[in-house]
Amino acid sequence: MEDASVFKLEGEIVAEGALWEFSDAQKIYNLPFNDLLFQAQTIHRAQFDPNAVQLSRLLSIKTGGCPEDCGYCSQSAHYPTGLKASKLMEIEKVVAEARKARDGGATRYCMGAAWRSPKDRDMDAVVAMVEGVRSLGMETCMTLGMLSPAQAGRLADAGLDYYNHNIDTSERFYREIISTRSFADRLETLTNVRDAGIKVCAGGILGMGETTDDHIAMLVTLANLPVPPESVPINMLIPIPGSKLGDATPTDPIEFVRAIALARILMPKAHVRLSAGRTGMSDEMQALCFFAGANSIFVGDTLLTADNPGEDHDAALFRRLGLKPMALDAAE
Ligand code: SAM
Ligand code: DTB
Ligand code: SF4
Repeated sequence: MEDASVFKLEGEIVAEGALWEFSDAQKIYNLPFNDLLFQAQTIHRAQFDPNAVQLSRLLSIKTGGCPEDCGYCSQSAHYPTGLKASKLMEIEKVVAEARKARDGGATRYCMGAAWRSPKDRDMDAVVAMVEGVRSLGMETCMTLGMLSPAQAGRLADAGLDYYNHNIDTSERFYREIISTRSFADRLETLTNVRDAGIKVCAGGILGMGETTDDHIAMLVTLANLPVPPESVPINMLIPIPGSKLGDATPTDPIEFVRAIALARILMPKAHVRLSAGRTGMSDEMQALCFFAGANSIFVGDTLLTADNPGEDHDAALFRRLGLKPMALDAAE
């Protein structure tokens, strides 16, 4: 395989491990669209089978009533979104749902809880969920809010493969979206997860009223982490009525595709996930995202609380585009 860790930008060479300058990333993001997609696709092909897409499945193990005020979220107790809160699910039910997802072709199971951070009394149950899902032969992922080093250590000991913790947007724009925690808090948990030896899944949301420079700054922050994330979910805001961002102006689809391409170029080895918001995208837009380097999706009718295209639609999309699910051994 050709070495895609080197990207030529107007004669300059950025080698793997070097930190990205915002201005270089900005030049790439603003290339003519065809040039940008060609570069992204070239890098993608050098690292991955271009027609294989990794399939993840989400489950909300604890829904709603969250003390955080994330302006986009259906689960925040700060907004009248009409969502019914529920308690932590039983371990057996979680494992049974994971088995169904595996039988439907998913290789990674991601369990999410609407917590600011887990309480120590919840840790035994989430550890048992990780062990139960792993025993099905699936990759495990959890997203439970902020983690202390000790909590990250317990999850690592249980064999958790990935921890999802999004930085959501640029450092500049973060405080416009969330006031109950800071961008620095997010980075601290990412450090705790990485130090515990768990693989990192970190990305963000587009379409919250941010600028294109915020897209670029967010991706530069992720790419410049001491070790870049192994998974980078890029969500398109699903506007939730009643939340702070219920009426946000949607992102221009072309800007969304540009952000996917930049993620692929800045983080050649990562699985770039076309995450929330696919019900609001045409097949053609999703096809452009795959061409730009997205190679992972969430499958199934629901994400955590919001709708997702569902199996039949995705099977038809994969047939139209000649895509195939990525096998687990290739997904590692
Ligand atoms: N409570 C945990 C946390 O905040 O890290 C985990 C669950 S939280 C729902 C996971 C991620 O989903 C958020 O960081 C955000 O990026 C994404 N998300 C939540 N609501 C969304 C929405 N309405 N549209 C798009 N993405 C959303
Ligand atoms: C991520 O970046 N997207 C997923 C996952 N990580 C946990 C969550 C999407 C949530 C969409 C809104 C909902 O279902 O409530
Ligand atoms: Fe809570 Fe996570 Fe939703 Fe924020 S994104 S309100 S932390 S569930």
